[in-house]
Amino acid sequence: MSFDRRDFPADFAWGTATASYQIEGATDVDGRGPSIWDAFTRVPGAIADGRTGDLADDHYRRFREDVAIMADLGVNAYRFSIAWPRIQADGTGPVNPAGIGFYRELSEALLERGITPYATLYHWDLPGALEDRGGWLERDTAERFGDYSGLVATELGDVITHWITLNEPWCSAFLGYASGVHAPGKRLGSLSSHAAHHLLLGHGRAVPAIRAAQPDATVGVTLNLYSMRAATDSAADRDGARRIDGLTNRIFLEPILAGHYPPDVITDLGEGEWFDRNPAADAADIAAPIDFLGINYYSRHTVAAPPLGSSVTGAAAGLTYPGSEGLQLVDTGADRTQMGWPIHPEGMLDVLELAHAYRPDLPLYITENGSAYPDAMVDGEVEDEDRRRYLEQHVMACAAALHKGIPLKGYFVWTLADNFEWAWGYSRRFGLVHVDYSTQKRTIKRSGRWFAAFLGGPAGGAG
Ligand code: IFM
Repeated sequence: MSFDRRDFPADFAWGTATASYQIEGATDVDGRGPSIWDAFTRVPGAIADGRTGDLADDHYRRFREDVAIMADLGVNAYRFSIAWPRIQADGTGPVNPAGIGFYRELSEALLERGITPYATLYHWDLPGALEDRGGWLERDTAERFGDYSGLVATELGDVITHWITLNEPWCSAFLGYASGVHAPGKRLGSLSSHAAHHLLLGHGRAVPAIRAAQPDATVGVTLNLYSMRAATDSAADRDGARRIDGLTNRIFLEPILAGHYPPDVITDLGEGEWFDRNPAADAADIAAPIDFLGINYYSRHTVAAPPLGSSVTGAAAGLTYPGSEGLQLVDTGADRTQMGWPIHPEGMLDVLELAHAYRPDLPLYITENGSAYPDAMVDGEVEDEDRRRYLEQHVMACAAALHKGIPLKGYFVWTLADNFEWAWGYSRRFGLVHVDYSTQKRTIKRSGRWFAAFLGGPAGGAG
């Protein structure tokens, strides 16, 4: 089947996505303060290859080259994140002009190429000074995030109109404060729910702060949602799938879109430690009206409840957050990416329909979708057919969503160029563009040339 962007609405956003700590490097210049990832990457054993984001893709210095590559790909949108510690070194106080200046220059370079900036305000690089005061476990961090968001919108509102408050609060809360595989590396069990709540509250503070600074702003938030299936039709497996759906998807979706935590999740977890710091007054703030929801979609979870007495429980099975005890994700035999994530393009429709059901009028974006594969550079080329096929199948799922009447407004590939993949360091490559980390040379992969051909971009000529 042959299709291209002309089969989509003319104003559909086609982009690539990145995040500050994963690509920028330049972690100690122009007044940037330390972030929790600077500290975490120094913890022995925390990062698979022992490396840091100190240099990453050197994007802070090479952003003009990267914007030119985006123009070659033919994208009309770019989602990047703003590093909070560049704007406020310790997470408080006035803006650092040099930090704001970088994002201004980047945004202007994008606009000159007809590429719309979509800025994420928090993609995990919390100022270390705020973590020293308790990080997201503390309510004050939410207040600080609101202030920071308003400052950034005030400074950059003339060049950025599309804002995403948080990226994947599930990861910040549960990988950061429950399993500890992400910064700040805490293993606090059910206390991590306080981080989840304060992230939601931070979102609720940021939305009005952005609107106050920029009344015509378009504001949303990005959640990582998973397609969910029970391994069998047994009552136990179906209940397990409901539970993981609650802990992964609905625990963030419902407060934002429906104004309350999912009742079944509260029942499962009990009021106690989980919800004891959630004043009812926060609910309305967290549900501040948004203009769109961003969804990061990668995979499906197939959930089973092992028989009582089984030794395979949540943590052992890769379900590393509280409330998942006694459940496991099963291997259904689906193809997987190098991350081990089962490939289910049709699952993208599941998560779009899940969000759509809450608020049928709300515009949706796929703000991330992509795959890691062990790319090989041969004769100067990366023939990443697996990634190309993955992307094509997911773009087709976007078409199916539009066909069903879902107000999908854009699709962003994760990611523009290979970069620092958090706990995996540089051992996982997701880019449309290959990066040689010893020279910083960028090479558009076959998948990138395919995307460019689909979009009608200059780099698609040989696609
Ligand atoms: O690299 C990450 C990104 O920072 C957040 N979403 C998932 C990507 C791939 O793991």
